[in-house]
Amino acid sequence: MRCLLVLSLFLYTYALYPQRNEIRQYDSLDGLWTFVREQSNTNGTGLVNQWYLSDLSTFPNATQIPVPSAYNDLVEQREWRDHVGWVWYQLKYTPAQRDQGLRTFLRFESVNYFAMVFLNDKNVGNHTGGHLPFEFEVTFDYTKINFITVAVNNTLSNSTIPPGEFQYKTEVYTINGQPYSVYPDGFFEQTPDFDFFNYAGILRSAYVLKLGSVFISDVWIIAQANGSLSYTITLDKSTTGLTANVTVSSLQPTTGTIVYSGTGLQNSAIVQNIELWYPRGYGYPSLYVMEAKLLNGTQVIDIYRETFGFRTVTWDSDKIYINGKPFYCHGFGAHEDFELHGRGYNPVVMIKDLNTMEWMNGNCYRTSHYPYSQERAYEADRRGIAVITETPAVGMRLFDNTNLALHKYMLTEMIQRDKNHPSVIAWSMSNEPQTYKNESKAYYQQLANVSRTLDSTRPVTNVLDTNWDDDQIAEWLDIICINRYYGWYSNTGYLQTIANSYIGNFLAWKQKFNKPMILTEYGAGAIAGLTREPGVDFTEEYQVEVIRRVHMALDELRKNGTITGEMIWNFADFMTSQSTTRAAGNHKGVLTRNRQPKMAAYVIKDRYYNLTVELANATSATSTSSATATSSGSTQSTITSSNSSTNPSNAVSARNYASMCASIILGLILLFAMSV
Ligand code: BDP
Repeated sequence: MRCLLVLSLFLYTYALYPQRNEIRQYDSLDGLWTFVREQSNTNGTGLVNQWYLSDLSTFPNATQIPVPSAYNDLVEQREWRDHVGWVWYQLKYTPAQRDQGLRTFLRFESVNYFAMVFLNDKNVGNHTGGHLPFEFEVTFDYTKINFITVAVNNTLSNSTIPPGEFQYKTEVYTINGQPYSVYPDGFFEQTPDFDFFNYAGILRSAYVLKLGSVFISDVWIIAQANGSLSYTITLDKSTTGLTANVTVSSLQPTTGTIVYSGTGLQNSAIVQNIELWYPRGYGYPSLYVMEAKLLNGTQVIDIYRETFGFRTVTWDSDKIYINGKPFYCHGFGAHEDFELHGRGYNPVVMIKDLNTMEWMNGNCYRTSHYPYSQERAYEADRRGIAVITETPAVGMRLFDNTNLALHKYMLTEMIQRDKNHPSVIAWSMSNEPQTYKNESKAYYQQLANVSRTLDSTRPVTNVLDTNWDDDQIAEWLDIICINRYYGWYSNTGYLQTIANSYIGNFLAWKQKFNKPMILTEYGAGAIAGLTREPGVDFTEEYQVEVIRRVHMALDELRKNGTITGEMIWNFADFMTSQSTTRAAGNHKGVLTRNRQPKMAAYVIKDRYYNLTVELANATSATSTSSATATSSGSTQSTITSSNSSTNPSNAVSARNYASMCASIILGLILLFAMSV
């Protein structure tokens, strides 16, 4: 048995999205990095032999791999694709002489799963978790080429989030008195507890940030529909005598009008005559930009500009409201997944995805099952697409203190990163945890508290596949999200049972918990081009038939106020690990993996068009808004009324909690253990 123990410091860093402006600079580290793959599941050969001290490009098995990208699908070898364990990335970086005197940071938007970052001979920091950014302060040697080395380990275990099974296998027969072994020496199976391929490597962009001796490390903006604005600017270190000049200008539609100016690192005001941020179909997604200028006397020592919107999310026992108007979300569960680069960030795919969501008249998506790139969140803000943002916790089954600490840390990192995005309308703590287990109750109560204390302006949800009569955590949720596959995983082929199954199930949840509910997953698999009349499972016809039956139920549940949203699973086909229930991936997409429509895409497009028109008309009938649907299905409305029921003073306690949490987590050293 090999055993690898790595100490991981939960280093909490405020993580403002990188920005270049009059003061701030960065170098992009995207491009080709030297890459060396260890044998699968070593005991850390590279660490033991201090590979970060070597020029990895001289290694016989060195190659080049692009950043950002998963490495798995870039080589025609099974061992590469299915690699479990350490891989090494290295980049030679020559810092510019003119940058001497600046403070420098290595920043990574996403490295899956565990990253150890080295600069020359020094381990500058480690990070646990695949889909959120981290940065470490570094000191470059300005007299030479510097080596940036990142060791990445993708091994999943009971104590990773998301978890996976790791199992050594042996089976030995005795034949003619001799041992006959079925499995080769050291054979193991790594099985993720989730249904998507565990793409690994440096998945999003990497940077060298160049900042001044004191800089803005965080800007937290709370802007509500009644015009209340409060902000807190955090500096990277406490420094006396500094102040900030803050202005807020409209971005759209009347570019550049200043609506607020003030001073101080913390302030609040009521801003008059604002235009609200609305999701598509409900109004215009008006955005503002806050410019924070950090001043030492009259000298400007840092500038950060953050985009945000004025909008309020509220909820009662039936519905979500945005700016006081009932919001029905019709959208998608999805994945960041594409041919070749896997889960690696690619702006081409991101833009195509968002355009195709709009083409199908969607107004929301869930970041199933991990936080998506921040570029996508900024785009969602701009387009008016509402988002339920989810942590990377999928398939949770072990509710112990180790997992709870890591889960809280990830939830905090996620809220910290995405708090200023008006498109984010709810935080999802996880997808389909085994919350029929009693021990999940206290675990999720604590998580929900973290979410609410950090951010009281957004509802907390969790996506459940439990039953109303055995679930232990629904009572902690503001919105109950449910995944169901009637007609697919149960009663396959019996279309006539689908509608009633959904209606009965949702009414039972409603009766017990009386909370707003969203169907966050339903659907059926279809191999594109496989057709048969009448449909059978995996044909395009069957997918359409299942979806239509679910829609009959959803119409009834929507009209009687039981649900406040629906999301088809899935936006597009995506890769999974191998199993007899998956044919080169999961085919529940209404689009193929390369984003071409199946028959089901047109059913969704029509449905979401009709919903857009119906909801816009209902909204305009009950308010002062007016909406018009275009023939392509998009709507534009002008909303003049506003409404808020959220107390902006909550913002203060949220910020206090954030800094308290930061110090607690800073002190937390957790064991990242892979008992393999
Ligand atoms: C749901 C999971 C999702 C799967 C889906 C499916 O949340 O990740 O891909 O089932 O089986 O339960 O297609």
